[in-house]
Amino acid sequence: MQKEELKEELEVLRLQKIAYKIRLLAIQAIYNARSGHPGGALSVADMLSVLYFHKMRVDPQNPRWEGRDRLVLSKGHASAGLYAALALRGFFPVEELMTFRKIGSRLEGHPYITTPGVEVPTGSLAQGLSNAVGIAMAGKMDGAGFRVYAIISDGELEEGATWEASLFAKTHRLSNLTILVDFNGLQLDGKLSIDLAGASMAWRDLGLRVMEIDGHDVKALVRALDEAEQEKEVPTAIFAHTIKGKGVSYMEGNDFYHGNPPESQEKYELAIKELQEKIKQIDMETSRIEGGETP
Ligand SMILES: Cc1ncc(C[n+]2csc(CCOP(=O)(O)OP(=O)(O)O)c2C)c(N)n1
Ligand SMILES: [Mg+2]
Repeated sequence: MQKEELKEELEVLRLQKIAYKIRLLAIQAIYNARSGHPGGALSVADMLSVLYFHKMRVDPQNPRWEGRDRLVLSKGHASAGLYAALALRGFFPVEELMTFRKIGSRLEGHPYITTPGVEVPTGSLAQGLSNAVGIAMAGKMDGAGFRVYAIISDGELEEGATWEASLFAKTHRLSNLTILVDFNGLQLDGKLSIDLAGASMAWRDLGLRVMEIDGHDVKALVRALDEAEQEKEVPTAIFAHTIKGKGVSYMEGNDFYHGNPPESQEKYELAIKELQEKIKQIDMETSRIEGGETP
């Protein structure tokens, strides 16, 4: 492998490992609270890893730094994933995750602005995109260089507010906005009723740039986000195909785990074991590549 390729491979492994750490911490926080939403937190872990550890300019020491890129997690119920990413990035101590959903904690069930790194309170679905559009508009009016990212759920495509916000974003040529759709095909208790072709056509017709990728492929995520940043005319919407519950075998594609923690100590331990195993495999692959490089 050439030096550049090696560097890229190692970066991919680093981001994959962080995504699994996010999953691990999210499951620990949710099980400790005996409540939360594991499915949709696990499906966005790769996006969060790429955004917070590769793409976004943020300063954990100064969360309100004016020049920061902004992320709005519109699907606020995936808060455990967001908190895990923010903690790993250094916005607050990782140990604080064990206060998730406890009375008096800064880490509420749905994100609130008292948590360092959280931009917008979310949880009421389909409102986050409008907030992100407003922030992007303000950035454009100020001539500020920051980018705005909105992670929305596929369920939010069924809500009119998403389309109103999209129309506004296109009208005002908010190319500083990237929408990531966590396209996991499931909602609270069943399948999505809107199809990707329809949503994709609607966005294309509105004039947005539309992409479709594997939302667990960190390389594809990096490429898509880079491309979105190059776009100077219109907002970009990225359909990221994901699996709800990704990384824990018994949660994958199972809507029971939309809003239920592992229901027993055995199930919890199995989830942890599987996620730790993944991290071990990534470590081994990293050592293999690093070892190969050493003369
Ligand atoms: C306006 C609104 N209606 C209902 C809910 C309750 N609710 C929470 S999550 C959810 C659906 C989850 O499916 P999806 O939106 O696709 O999210 P994901 O699959 O990413 O978890 C619903 C209906 C809500 N939070 N907000
Ligand atoms: Mg969904």
